Formats: sequence, structure tokens, C-alpha cells
Amino acid sequence: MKTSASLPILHGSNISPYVRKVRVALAFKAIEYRSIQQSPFNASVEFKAKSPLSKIPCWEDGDLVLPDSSVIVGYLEHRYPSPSLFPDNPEERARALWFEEYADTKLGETVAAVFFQRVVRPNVLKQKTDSKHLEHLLNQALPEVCDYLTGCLGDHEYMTGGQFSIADIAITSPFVNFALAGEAIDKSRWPSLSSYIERIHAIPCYAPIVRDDLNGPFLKFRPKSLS
Ligand SMILES: N[C@@H](CCC(=O)N[C@@H](CS)C(=O)NCC(=O)O)C(=O)O
Repeated sequence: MKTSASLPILHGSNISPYVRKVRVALAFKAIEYRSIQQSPFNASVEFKAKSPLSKIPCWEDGDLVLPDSSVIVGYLEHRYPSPSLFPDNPEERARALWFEEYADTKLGETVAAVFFQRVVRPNVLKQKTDSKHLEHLLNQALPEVCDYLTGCLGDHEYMTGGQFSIADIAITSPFVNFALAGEAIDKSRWPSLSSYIERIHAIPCYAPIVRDDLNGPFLKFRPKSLS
């Protein structure tokens, strides 16, 4: 058994949807690791040497240093194949990768961006919320995302492959930030997507992470006037 000092390290703030994606993958595979909370803002020279894009998360296991959540999860899947987070079937596996990519880009710039505008900018960066952009996100960009995901999900339990996969983790992770921004998917307009997110967040490897993050240091910034 590895001692705590020799365990692999996950660098990154728990509030990041990308860090959460890796934390859920690690929990699902029951991989032990050490967590070092690291903000991407004003990062040290030492951290930038590990993560040249100055982004979180970054995985460090001895000489192996991997910035980027998708690279980390891909590595973990090969290194610790069971239980698997990717469908075996080549088509479904490719679809899972697509949803991971869609979540990391599109949900990052829409769902997580609502949290960034409403919570991170005023409270962490001491900058004004861009209200016009926030309005665009909530009224135009998000409905398109929800329509797309609803169509992809259909009446299935999981997004692809008939199993819990990286697609489900990546898609639902930013919605924890969305909740901390005082928002939730409109249940009457997108009932299946809304219950999908709740269902995935309740999966045993995921639920404690959602609970901790919802009750973590960002809870105090959650807008009170919203549901
Ligand atoms: N493609 C990267 C994206 C990571 C990312 O954008 N992380 C955000 C935090 S949620 C970050 O580090 N932002 C700092 C910046 O963009 O300068 C991944 O999947 O790890």
C-alpha cells in the first residue's frame, strides 16, 4: 500500500467542473490519491511548469505529469481498466468521447459560465458580472444546449452505451456549478434532462462529491433570491 506522501496528486480546486470530472472518475474506480487545492488564477511558476496552459486539473504521479482532465481520465482508464468508464463498443465509445468533448467545451462556456459570471467574477476576481452576456447565456445559449442534450438522451437512462460513463460525468459536472449560481434546469420544459442530471448526481461514487461541493466554500456566494 502506498503511503499518503507517495500517492498520486490531483492539483486543482474542487469547485472546477473539470476537477470534479476527474474526482468522480477516481471515486468510481476507487483510486487513492492526494488532493492539492490549486487555483488557476495567479498560479505559481512551479504550477505553470506542471500545467503550461495554467489550467486545472493536473495529475502528478511520480515523473508523470498530466494537465487536462480528458487526458487524465483517458490515462486512468488504461491504467485502471476496471470498472470501465467507457463503453466497449467502438461506436458507443466514440459517442462517449464526443459527449465528453461537448461538455468540456460547450457546457464550459454556457452552464459553467453562468457560475463564472455570477459567482467567480464578483466574489473571486473582484470584477463586475457581464450582465448582458449572462442574459444571453440564460435565455439563448442554455435553451439550445438543453434541447440538444434532451434529444441525445431520448428516453435512455444514460447518455450512451447503456452504462454510466465519462459522458454522464462530464455532462452533469457543470450543473453542480449551475446550482451554486442559484440556477436549475426548468423541469417543466426539459423534464427528462432535469431528472437525468438528478439521477446521475445521485450515483454512489458521485453523490458525496456533489454534496460536499454544494456545501463547500462557495455556498456563501449562492444568490439567495433564486431557488
Ligand atoms: N481542457 C481543460 C480545461 C480546464 C479548464 O479550463 N479549467 C479551468 C478551471 S474550471 C481553468 O483552469 N481556467 C483557467 C484559465 O482558463 O486560465 C481540461 O479539460 O482540463
